Amino acid sequence: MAIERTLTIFKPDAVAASLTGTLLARLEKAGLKILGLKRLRLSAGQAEGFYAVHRQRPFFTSLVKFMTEGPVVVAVLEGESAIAKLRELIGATDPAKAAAGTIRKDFATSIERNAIHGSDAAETARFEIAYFFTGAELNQG
Ligand code: FUP
Repeated sequence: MAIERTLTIFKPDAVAASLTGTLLARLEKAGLKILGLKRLRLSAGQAEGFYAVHRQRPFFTSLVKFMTEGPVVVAVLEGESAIAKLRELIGATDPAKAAAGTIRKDFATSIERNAIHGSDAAETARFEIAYFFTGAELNQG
C-alpha cells in the first residue's frame, strides 16, 4: 500500500452531459484528492499521442474523433492505492460489463463513449500525468 498519483479524463460525452461535478464528487468521496484539474479541448495530435498504444487497433480513428468532439476535463488524483481505486470506481471498459455502482455502469453509453479514463498502471500514470501537467502545477501545497 502506498500513496499514488493517477490521471483521469472526463471524456467529451461526460462533460457535454454536465457530469463534471458529479464525477469529481464521486472521486473525492472515495478519498481521492484532486491535485490538478483543467478543462481543455484535445487536438487530434494530442488524442493520438495519448492513445498511441492503440494506434493499430480498428477503433483508433473513431476513438480520436470522439475524444476531440468536445472539451474534456483532466485531473490528477492522489491517494492510497489511487491507481487501482480509480479503476474500481470506473468499472469495465464496456459499460454492459461494468459492475453496479461504477461510473461507466451509471453514465457510459457504449464501449467507446464510456465517460471516463483512468490510468491502468504506475508507469502509464507517470506518462499520462506528465502529458497534461507540469511538476510545478502539481506542487501547490
Ligand atoms: P480502459 O483502460 O478501460 O479505458 O480501456 P482500454 O485502454 O482497453 O481502451 C481505451 C479506450 O479505447 C476505451 F476507453 C474506449 C476505446 N475502446 C473502444 O472504443 N473499443 C474497444 O473495443 C476497446 C476500447
